[in-house]
Amino acid sequence: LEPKHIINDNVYGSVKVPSPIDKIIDTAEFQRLRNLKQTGLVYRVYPNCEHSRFVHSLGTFSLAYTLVDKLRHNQPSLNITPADHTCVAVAALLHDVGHGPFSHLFDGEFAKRCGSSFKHEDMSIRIIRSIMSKDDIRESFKDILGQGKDYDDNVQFITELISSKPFEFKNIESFESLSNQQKRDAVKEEWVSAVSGRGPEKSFLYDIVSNSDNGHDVDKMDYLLRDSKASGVAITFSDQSLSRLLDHVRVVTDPISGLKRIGYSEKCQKEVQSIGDSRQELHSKVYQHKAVRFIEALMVDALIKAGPLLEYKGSNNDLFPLSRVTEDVEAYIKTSDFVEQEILNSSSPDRRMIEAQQSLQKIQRREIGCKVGSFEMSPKNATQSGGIENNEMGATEVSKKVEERMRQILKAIDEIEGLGGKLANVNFTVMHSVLGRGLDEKTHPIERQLFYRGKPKDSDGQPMEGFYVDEDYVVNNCPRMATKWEIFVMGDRCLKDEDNADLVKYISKALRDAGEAEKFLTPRKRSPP
Ligand code: DTP
Repeated sequence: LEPKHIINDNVYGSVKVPSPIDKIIDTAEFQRLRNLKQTGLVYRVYPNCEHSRFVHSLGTFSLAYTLVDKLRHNQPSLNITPADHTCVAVAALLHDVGHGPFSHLFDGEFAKRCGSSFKHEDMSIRIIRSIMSKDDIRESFKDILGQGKDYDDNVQFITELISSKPFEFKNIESFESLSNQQKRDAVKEEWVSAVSGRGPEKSFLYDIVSNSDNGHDVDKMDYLLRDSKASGVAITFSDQSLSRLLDHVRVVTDPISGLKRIGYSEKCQKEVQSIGDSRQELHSKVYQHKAVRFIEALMVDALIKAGPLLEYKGSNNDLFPLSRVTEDVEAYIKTSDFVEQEILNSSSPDRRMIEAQQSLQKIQRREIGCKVGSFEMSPKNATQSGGIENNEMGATEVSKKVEERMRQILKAIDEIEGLGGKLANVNFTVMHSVLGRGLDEKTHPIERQLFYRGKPKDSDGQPMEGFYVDEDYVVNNCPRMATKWEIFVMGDRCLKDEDNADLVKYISKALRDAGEAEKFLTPRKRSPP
């Protein structure tokens, strides 16, 4: 398709938008993404992180479009149709259209406090259905996506491309005991019952936008580059890594399931590895920066307090408060990061609104706590039985235990040193961050990525057989746990004052001692001096 618009982009230089994709960009639902910051409240610490979900969505679209273009050109035997290409591009463009105010904060802490299990991916699917059912959109896409049932089937395919439903074929009954052919037949059968958008011969299309096998998708490639550039925090995954991957991407056959999947040349193993590693780096330094976490807690407080007083008009003119706005798409798309200004500018005399305003003023005046100390640990070392089985719960449990123990230790020191309650009553909280590489806690995403050897070729029109990195690669290049936990103590800002240096020393010691008690002690592996 010829580009209709060429949009300047600070990561790729330009994003070329062909017609009729521009029609989707010009909908109210998509334009709303301009008012959602990609990284929520991170910009309060990294001021250039003001980029929006709008630019990330355009970037993700551009990468998806380019990647499919390369496959069509390099492997014509895959029979990728214009409809396939368009569906992947539309899914990339719209994958985040369901995000709420401050992105992850809304379906994270805010949803948790409201007792809701809301996921932005589900809302994206509802909004995609709503956009794609508009008469003018149907009309614009009819030459590519067809009409009637054909069109509806393609929309179904678009939604399947972003729902991260994993195809866990190894869960097929007695999978391991089946012969190779039986395995492949069982996988095909399972595929047809799991998805209806495209058959198993097009399975590789499902890896591009939201890859539930290994997380190496264009969504992540775009946000890593974009967020690293905006924050100024360098990561291993770079522009060069991206262009190398795009030059060496091919569809290969999975040796176990027989499915066609996205694979890369074995020359690109380091580039692929850097995707998961960089995700962890950005979570550690940027997304879960301590001050950001503190600011987020104040924002959640404000949203919870003001939520019942903020109402959005939905379908049938019904009004939905913020906590229930996810029930109605029309009401939902009226929410954005502007909610902060809605609260600050409200003239409601209601006590809840006034308290919400006070929380937001604390953010403005930077009346936020400070980090007093921290330690990192591997979930493998957690004495909590739930540790490895459930990452978030394991880390929550550890931080709770550390806090209790620290209080006991500080109280004891206070008595011994005769500090008259100064230390026993010091104000602090123990928090945690789960820093993962994008899959579960034990698996480095590269273990799930397919590669090919040598010069790419289509033998008899069939993709080459792919392979997974061997055990040696994993042992030599990947940490035993793909995830680590950071446990940290946040205290009042006054703890930074020189007068309080002694208190901080005691708190750090209490943290160290309490931390050790929550870890299985493993022999230290430092090299001898
Ligand atoms: P992943 O697969 O890496 O978990 P995702 O949730 O599928 O990513 P999203 O686009 O929804 O993809 O989220 C990633 C983006 O959101 C990225 O720009 C970083 C940002 N982000 C993630 N967590 C946080 C957070 N806690 N605070 C601020 N920004 C965040």
